[in-house]
Amino acid sequence: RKDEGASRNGFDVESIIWGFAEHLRYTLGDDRYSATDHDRFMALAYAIRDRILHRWIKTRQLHRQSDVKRVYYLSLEFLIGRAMTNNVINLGIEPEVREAMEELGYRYEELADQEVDAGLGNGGLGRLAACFMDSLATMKIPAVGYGLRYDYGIFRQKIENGMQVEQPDDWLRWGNPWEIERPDISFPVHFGGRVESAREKGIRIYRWVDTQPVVGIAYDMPIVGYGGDTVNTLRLWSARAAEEFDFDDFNAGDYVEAVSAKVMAENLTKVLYPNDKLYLGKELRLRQQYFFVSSSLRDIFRRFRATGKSWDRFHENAAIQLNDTHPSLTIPECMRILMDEEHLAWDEAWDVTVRSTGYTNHTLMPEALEKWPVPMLESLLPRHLQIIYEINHRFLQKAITVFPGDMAKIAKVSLVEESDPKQIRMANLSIVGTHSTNGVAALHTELLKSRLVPEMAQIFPQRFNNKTNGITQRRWLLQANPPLAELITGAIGEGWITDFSRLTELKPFADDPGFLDEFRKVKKQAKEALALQLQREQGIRLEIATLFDVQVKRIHEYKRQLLNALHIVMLYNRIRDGKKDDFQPRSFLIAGKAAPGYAMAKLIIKLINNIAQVVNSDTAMKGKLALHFVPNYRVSLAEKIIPATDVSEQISTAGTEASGTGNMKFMCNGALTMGTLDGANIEIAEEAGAENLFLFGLKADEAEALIPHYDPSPYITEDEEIRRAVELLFSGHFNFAEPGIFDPIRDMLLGGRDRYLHLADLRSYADAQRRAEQLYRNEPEAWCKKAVLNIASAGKFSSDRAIAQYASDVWDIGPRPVGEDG
Ligand code: DL6
Repeated sequence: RKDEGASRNGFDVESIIWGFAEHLRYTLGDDRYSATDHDRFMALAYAIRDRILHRWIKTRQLHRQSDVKRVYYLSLEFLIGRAMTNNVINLGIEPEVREAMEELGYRYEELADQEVDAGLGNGGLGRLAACFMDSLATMKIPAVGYGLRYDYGIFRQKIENGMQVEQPDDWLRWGNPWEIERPDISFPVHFGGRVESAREKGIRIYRWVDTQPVVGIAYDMPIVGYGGDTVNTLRLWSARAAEEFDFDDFNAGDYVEAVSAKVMAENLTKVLYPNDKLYLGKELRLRQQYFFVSSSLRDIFRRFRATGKSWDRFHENAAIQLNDTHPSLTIPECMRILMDEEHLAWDEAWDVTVRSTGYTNHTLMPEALEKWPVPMLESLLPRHLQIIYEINHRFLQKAITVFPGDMAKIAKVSLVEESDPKQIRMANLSIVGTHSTNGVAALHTELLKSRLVPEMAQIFPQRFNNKTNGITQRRWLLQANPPLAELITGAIGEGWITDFSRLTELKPFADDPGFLDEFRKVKKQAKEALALQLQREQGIRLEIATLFDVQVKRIHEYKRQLLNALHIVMLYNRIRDGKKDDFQPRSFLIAGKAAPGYAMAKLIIKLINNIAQVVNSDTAMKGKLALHFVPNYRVSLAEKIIPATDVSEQISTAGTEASGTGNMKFMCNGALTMGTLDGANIEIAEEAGAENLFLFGLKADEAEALIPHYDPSPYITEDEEIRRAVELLFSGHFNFAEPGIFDPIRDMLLGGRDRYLHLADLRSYADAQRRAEQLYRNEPEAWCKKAVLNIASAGKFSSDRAIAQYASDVWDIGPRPVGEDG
């Protein structure tokens, strides 16, 4: 029964109980007998959403009334994970929610555990977008994230006979309690057709006609800032057929043909492309990108038109950030609308476009760079292709003044690659069509300027800037690791939750034996929690007393899971040889998804599982060495694994990992980094002191110099331990029932085709591992001290810092508090 004073917005225990009961009955139609745990999760989620809505609406109203400037973060990926615990923490109602559920006889954690991850991304790029949304809302910066509402997110990974099997991620099957469908916010998006041009009153007019429209419908998710005042919006587009039926076909009696057009249209947002750093050139992907860009821009322009301002003031209201080149059609689409519909002249439209957009580059990998074939653009987006050609024409005139007569350089910067067929280079388009191009860590930005697009950097020196990535401490420390969060707050207060730089105040505690002892207990607690979960869900048995050595990330050759595997085989040999002195027992955890079409990455998963099988079933290894491949790595699993980790593996070949963000999550949870001087590892070492990491391997310039004449053989023949490990790995010892299956890995590693120089770094890696092992075993106090110093040095790696830098250097935007009285 409703208690006196309980309300739909109330944050008190009684109101929450009442809201929960109401939703269970009136939204879900359940009673206490029929309700499942999932129903209870849904009822609680709806009750929490009610408490968000008031603030959400208020934020929107304030933003509209005071004509604010907004950040529009355009990303084809948002890897959100679960929302309930995050929303509850950011609203500041965790104790009340917990108590409310307890009163009803339920455990809050168990209900929260029912939530399916929103896996609308592949990895770092998508998770960065999610962290940025949290920081923007917490920092009270008006922002809308735009993305796609894929019916199927990143596939679920099963392991069968050691091999990855992909299963569809039907994440919306039971409904998404956080989203609100907005059928009123919908726009037609056009494809195909042709361009007509005519002269009218002395001006050339272009009309894009005979197109096939698809409709974009908005679904909104609230992004609650910490403290709960600002609630921004994540707006995801879903595709609908423009008309239910093609009436011509329908009347002609071809019912199936009529329905299939509808199915085709709605296929657009069916599935997230699961490739990480691999451009495939699929037409459906191009359709997704344009559908996304067009719907978002329509929405942005609609909002701007309501201000009544002229277009030359657009940049005062909007800062559009392109998350990689995936949304780079924004540039020609913006030009098209401004010229063909708003009738601006080219120069005016160009000024509006460039001033209001920025571009973030996330990789130097050549195979990831998007280049759309001209014929595909011509048939799908003919008007955009014309505009791109015109942009290129004007740009090349400028380029010629910088590189007079140097046709090789002109050809390199051209937006058009003169291949067969010709292709449009989307990175070049993004640099030319925006006022800011940034890399995501200091080294990455330098390499972007010196290796990837040096001529562009010469033409537009002021446009290039660095914005080192960050992660939100609210999710990755406060929510994922409550015992450590409490320990930190107990020592330095809770200021770090919204000002991560305050962590430096922890430094003195690195010399406080009592604090170090508490840290050790907290780490043990996290290890126990992980062990319990992995035992329950995967049947994996973890020995708490061992060192937890973890590599979790997408499976990719450049990330070098194979280097990890080679080292594990070296340890295996040491134990088999009876070299037990000073041996630190270890549990290796590896997890991550391979792109479904990436055969080598899938074979690496198989190899790891086969090694695990042999190692874990060898009695001589018991209590000393264990290896587990944990299936279906995802955000909610990361939240469990990272707090429990002792050693964080960040071992990419120097110059290949743009930044990495996992490295930052581990650091602030008190793991020590085993890492190369790559991406943000370099800045982590600068902040924490190189002596507090285990650094190894070639530097970026050394690796680059070695690649052209890399020969793996001397590293094998001249190092007995490496030779034996390599021999054993490819002897059939780990695949006696599957002869030859790992030959492609052997051929890659030993045949001189290894772009990632595994064997060149293996000795240095094994030595760094040895140093780590000895410290952990012989000087546990010194280990903990380093861990605490790492935490104390993690302040820079907050996404709040990254967002503050974007806000001041790229977006020219500030906070707009939504207080109780507006
Ligand atoms: O910037 C976020 C994240 C970086 O931390 C990783 O180092 C980088 O590999 C990743 N890049 C991509 C690029 N994908 N595409 N295309 O995911 O971005």
